[in-house]
Order: sequence, then structure tokens, then C-alpha cells
Amino acid sequence: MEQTLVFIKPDGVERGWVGEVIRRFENKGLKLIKLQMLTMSGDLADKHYAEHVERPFYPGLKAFVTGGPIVAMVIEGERAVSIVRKMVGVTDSAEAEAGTIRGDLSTSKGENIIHASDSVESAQREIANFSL
Ligand code: 3AN
Repeated sequence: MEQTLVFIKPDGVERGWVGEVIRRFENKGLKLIKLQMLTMSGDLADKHYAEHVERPFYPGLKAFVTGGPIVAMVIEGERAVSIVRKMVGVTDSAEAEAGTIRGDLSTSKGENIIHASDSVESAQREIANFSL
């Protein structure tokens, strides 16, 4: 069994996609084991996006992810990390395949609805950061 950290970003919450996103994971047969609505602090954003803090887009990303409530969750299942990443689609929603969450629900690269851990190791670190 794997666990992965997913959060619906402020754009997804604002646009009313919380139920739709959770429904997709539940329909797939993955299990939602933790769920919390919160607003990310600047410190949590810096920790979560540690690999991006020096990138030119980071100030905008930080303002965006801390700018409204998110819905964070832990999803569990066999090969959950790769299954969820496949369901999320690539970073740039304009390039994401139809049928993926980003491909169906967003057009943006920065405001792309959802985060999902990219490996089992990242998931463990991210779940700890969020205290989930
Ligand atoms: P993913 O969420 O697909 O794993 P990462 O980890 O490369 O993508 O990037 C983390 C987040 O940073 C993305 N979800 C997106 O919001 C933002 N981001 C990444 N690259 C860019 C970029 N070139 N311009 C604006 N925002 C970006």
C-alpha cells in the first residue's frame, strides 16, 4: 500500500471542484484516509516547495497557494502515487491530456487545480509537513 499527499489548490476550491476531484479518486477505487481544509502559511509553502524557492515563478506561486483555502488529503492504495499523478496530468494544464484533472478542469500552468506527490519519498515528507 502507498500513501500520497494531494491538495486542491485555492483555484480549485474557489471554482468548486473539491467534490469532483475527490469523486474521481473514489471512483477509481482509491481510499481517502485523511482530509483537511486549511490556508497554507508562508512557512508551509516554503517547506512544501523547497525545490522551487529559488525559481523565478516562486513568489507568484507562493502568493497563489497561500492566498485562499486549500483542501489537503492523504490518499491510499496500491501504487497510489503513480496512479494519482496519472489522473492529475502534466504541470501545464494546456498540455494535459483530456481525461486528466488538469486536462479537463484547467487551462493554466501556475493555477493548475491540484498538487500530488511525485514519489513515495516525497509523499512521506509532504504528509509530515502538513501534519496529516
Ligand atoms: P507538478 O505539480 O506537476 O508536480 P512541479 O512540482 O514542477 O509540478 O511544480 C510545482 C508547482 O509550481 C506547479 N503545480 C505549478 O503550480 C508551479 N509551476 C511549476 N512550473 C511553473 C512555471 N514554469 N510557471 C509557473 N508556475 C509553475
